[in-house]
Amino acid sequence: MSKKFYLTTAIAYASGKPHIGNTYEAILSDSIARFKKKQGYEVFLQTGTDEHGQKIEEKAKAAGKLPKEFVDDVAAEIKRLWDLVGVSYDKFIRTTDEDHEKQIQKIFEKLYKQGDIYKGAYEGWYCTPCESFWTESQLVDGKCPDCGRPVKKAQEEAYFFKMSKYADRLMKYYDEHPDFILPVSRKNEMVNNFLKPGLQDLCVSRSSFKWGIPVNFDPKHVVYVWLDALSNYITGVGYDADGNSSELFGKLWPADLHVIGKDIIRFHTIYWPIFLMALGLPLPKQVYGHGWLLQDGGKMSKSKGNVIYADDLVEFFGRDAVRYYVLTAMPQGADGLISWESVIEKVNAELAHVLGTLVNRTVAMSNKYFGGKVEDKGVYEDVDEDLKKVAVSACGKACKCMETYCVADALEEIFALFRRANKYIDETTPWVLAKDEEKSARLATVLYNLTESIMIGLSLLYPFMPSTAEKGAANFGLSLRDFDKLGTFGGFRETKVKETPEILFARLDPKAVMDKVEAMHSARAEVTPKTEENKQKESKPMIDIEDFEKVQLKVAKVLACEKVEKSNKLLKLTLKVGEETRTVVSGIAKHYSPEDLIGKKLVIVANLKPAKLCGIESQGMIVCAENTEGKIAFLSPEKDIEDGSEIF
Ligand code: ME8
Repeated sequence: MSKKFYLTTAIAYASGKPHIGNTYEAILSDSIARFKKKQGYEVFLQTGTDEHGQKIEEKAKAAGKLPKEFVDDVAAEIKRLWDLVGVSYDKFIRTTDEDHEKQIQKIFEKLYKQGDIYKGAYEGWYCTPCESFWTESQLVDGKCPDCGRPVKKAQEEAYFFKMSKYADRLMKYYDEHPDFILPVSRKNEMVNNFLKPGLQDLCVSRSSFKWGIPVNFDPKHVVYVWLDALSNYITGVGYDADGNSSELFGKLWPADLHVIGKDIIRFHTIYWPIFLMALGLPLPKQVYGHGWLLQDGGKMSKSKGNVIYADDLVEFFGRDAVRYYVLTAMPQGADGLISWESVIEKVNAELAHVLGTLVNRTVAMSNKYFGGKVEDKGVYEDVDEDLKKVAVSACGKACKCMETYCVADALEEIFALFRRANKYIDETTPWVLAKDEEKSARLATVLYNLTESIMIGLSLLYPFMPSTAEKGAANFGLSLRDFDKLGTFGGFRETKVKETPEILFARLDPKAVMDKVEAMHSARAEVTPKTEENKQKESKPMIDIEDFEKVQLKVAKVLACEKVEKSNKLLKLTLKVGEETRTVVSGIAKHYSPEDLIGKKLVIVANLKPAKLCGIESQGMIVCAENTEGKIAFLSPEKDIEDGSEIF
């Protein structure tokens, strides 16, 4: 019997159309699922939408819809996008599904009855007209931050979960399962920042808004959205809190892998395991927190019409090019960048130049020299050995990378094989062999070796770029293989290639594509009104002074500045910040040339975690103002002051 592999994506907030960053996670999970299938696992992939909570309630109101109508539309949009990028999910769960809602109520009640959830109260400031609770620090001049009216001290009932009860057991689980959190560096973050300082009891109900699953025995409360959302991983496959879980659940749980973004690791590696312990269920085997895909050259913003969405990318480049781009854009756990320009560049340099050309040339030569027939005539030369070695070791190498979900590295191994095959064409010069009748058998062997190497590469490529792999194989009249058949060379006897092969990737004209992209952006910017309401929609929630104090702003002097070669949006700045010299990469090249900046003093966020942009480590961020038209201005101290000075 084959081994099962149950993996999940985070369930996306049904608060709006997901951008390419959210879509990345679905593509990543799909690639892992398809890879595991090819390795012989019986795979179950679950994805879905997270549809409750105050934010969604507010979004629905702003859109003039009932919450359910609103989430129905967004969930349909998310499903459409997942289908468009080829996510082969086995289950798409929505947290408004009736059976999920029923189970959440049962789970809540079970935890309450066994004493893990208790009813308590928290104290705060209450605004009667707004029916809202505020903490001391949220108040503005001691008044309601929403309406400005006076507030009164009040207590609100709420349910709390006894987190601390399970902290030791969780720590033990971490110790006994060193691979539970990937990348491993995230584990220390969880232990040092959350477990060691001690876990607070968690408030698991809300009564300040309605859009949630009501607590069945106390319906003025709704269940905290994270308890509701996290439980999707068990309810979606048939968990029943009364002990009547489905056969599927018995087979699939515990999950083998939760694929999530780095921002929600805490929820998945602290809250979720603790909820499961309380339910008496085994814990998931692994949680993989991937990095974020960010837009090169500044934030995506709806009012500028420049948000990158998967459907636009697919329309311009095709599904598999988009999959390839996002999967190779970020090394394991780290952030990556996306821009229209960089997609074009990658399509041309890697997909068209390396893969497209290889397949096209090989098929064309078989047609030209042998009427399309490919067979091994057994005339070998030393030069064949290295190609064969690279081909038969590719699967092992890709599998090794995929053990820790280093998808970009796995793809690099596959493309190394395609590159090696291209080099083999240059080494064996089939067009020279073709001139000599006596070399015909050798020429046939060369084309066989090429075809076999490409077929091994395409079979490995399938999980990441399914249609390309299938189209490529069809060009050779062959079928893709399972991975256990990729360790030997000589997987077919003979075949006939297509007379007119399908071009996998053709070179794009960067200027022509960018003109079309610009036209699309301006058309969208025109139809998006820049109204006051729009601006408000982008405003952020209130923060405490402590939140603000976490940000360290400093004055910096620009010592040197240059354009980043591979990007038309990035500048690389060398900054003097007191005693320190730092490199900062900033997406302002369209607004400033290096000469505008050299010698100037500006403001940086000095304690931002370093991030790699176009291969350069950026150690901070330049603070800029931006208006609704996208005009940008950096901030400077009003009078001269030493670099390194703190801003508060
Ligand atoms: O967090 N690049 O939903 P969500 C890569 N509903 N990944 C990104 C990203 C980016 N730019 N932006 C977001 C939620 N993500 C919750 C999850 S699970 C029980 C509940 C990732 O729609 C993000 O990290 O905000 C998360 O894993 C997923 O997209 C959905 O994010």
